[in-house]
Amino acid sequence: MNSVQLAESRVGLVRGAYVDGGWAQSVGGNIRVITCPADGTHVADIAECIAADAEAAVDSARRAFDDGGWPASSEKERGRILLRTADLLERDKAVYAKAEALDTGKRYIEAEYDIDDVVACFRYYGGVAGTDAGRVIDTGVPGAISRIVHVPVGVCGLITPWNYPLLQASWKVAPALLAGNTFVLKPSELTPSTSILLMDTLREAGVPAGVANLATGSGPEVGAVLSSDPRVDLVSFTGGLATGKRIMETAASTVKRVALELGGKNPNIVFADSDREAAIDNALTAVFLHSGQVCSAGTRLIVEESIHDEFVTELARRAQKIRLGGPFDDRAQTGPLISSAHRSKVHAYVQAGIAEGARLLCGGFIPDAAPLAEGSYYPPTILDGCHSAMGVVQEESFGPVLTVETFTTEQEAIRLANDTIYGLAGAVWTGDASRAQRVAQALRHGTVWINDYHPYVPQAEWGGFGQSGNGRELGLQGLAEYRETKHIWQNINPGPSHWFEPSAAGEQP
Ligand code: TXE
Repeated sequence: MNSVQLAESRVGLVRGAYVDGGWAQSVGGNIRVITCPADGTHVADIAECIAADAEAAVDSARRAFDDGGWPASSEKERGRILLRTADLLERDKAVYAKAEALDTGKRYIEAEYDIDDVVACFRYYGGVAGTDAGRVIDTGVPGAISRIVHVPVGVCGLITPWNYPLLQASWKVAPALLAGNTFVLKPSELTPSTSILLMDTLREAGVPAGVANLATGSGPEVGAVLSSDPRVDLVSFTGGLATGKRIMETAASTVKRVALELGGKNPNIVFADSDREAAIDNALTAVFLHSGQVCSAGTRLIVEESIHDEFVTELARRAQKIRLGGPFDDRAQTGPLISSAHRSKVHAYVQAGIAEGARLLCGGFIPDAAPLAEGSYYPPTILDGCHSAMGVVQEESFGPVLTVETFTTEQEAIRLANDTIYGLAGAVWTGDASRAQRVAQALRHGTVWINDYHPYVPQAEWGGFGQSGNGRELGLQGLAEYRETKHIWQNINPGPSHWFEPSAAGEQP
């Protein structure tokens, strides 16, 4: 059996939720058919779990946490399991990349890069194991030993989106496991295949039964259990702003820990003194990578007035040449949107922007000729003459849509870049190192690139200011999200405190 057949058999045959270390039949018994957004072909039949399945998964995670050995196991051992997971993912990279490419419609090579990043995430947290045992406090009290230690939070509900399905899952699963938690993963109903495969890989790597659990299905049915069930201690969510708010509200009733990554409207500031070729080339990747379905996409070009015409003309010329195509089209440079419903939303944003006065430089239409008509493609689109009051500038369309604004002073560039309810990421392009630092300091965004766009490493925290969410993923803070901090005080020479001893004056015989 080759890797493609293997992927199909492993994904296509799965029915149900992953509970107590095995696949259980879904209580509801319904099936969701997954099709490839590139051409509508059948990819897999996946169990459409219902709330009862999610509750069984929570039950399994709760028992494994309360009664199992995982939370108290050595962190070094948990780290070794993460490193083994990374090795297995690398071994099965072709299977994972194929499944990811078919679910999302993205190019196979991009799916391979994603799996490389997943491997790097598991390796990073595997390597962190055992490097931070807490700290000892100098209490100033003779005979008192005081320690700060880390303990796992408990049962974690992990809810992930469809744009980078396994990568977003790995940012949650790897630190959650390293910290000693148990979890229930709820992947997007549109792209569940690689999360399903991950359960088998974790089992093979040595994760004990009940520690890792999964329930496929819809957000309102399955995801809602993870934010409402009192047996869940933490919910970590990556997705849209409206859903994130709903999850936070629901989680409030049981005061769960909540971590949210909710996207952004990310500014890409280009000064006239920047390296022009690098700035143009990267402005394209900033926004059109994965057809704009990237939470940190540089969707707002904020370009210095003096170079606007030349810069934007060249940008549009190159954008029109970007070739669209399916996962295995060697000539394709980017793929489709996740669904035709999502494409309609993106198109509506473009039309609304034009109605508000934006000038369409390229794109802005739904392809109606074969082969693109068979998928949910949308061409790279540039809207010039935009301003902050427009919906397309302020709201996340999550498609290949670039808006262009201009500035004349550094202060104006910073003001425009920060004029958003979000604050996930942004970039500044300039040849002036002092200005680069000034602007980077002033931007209210969680990641700032100087003369670059998109790179990230698992060692560096990722997350947003404002309504881009709360908490951080990756890095040491990404691990801290999954840890409780406990203070342990020990008196090595105990004796009475005499606090309630009757005073000599008031003493009764
Ligand atoms: O996301 P949802 P959608 C943004 C992007 C996009 C918008 C909507 O702007 O256009 O979100 O996309 C689960 N309780 N991002 O509708 O609904 C759902 O099943 C618990 C940004 O696809 O946020 C899925 O697993 N869970 C983003 C996950 O939430 C619920 C990536 C994300 O779905 C739920 C994707 C509920 N009530 C979209 N309702 C990023 N930040 O990278 C849904 N879900």
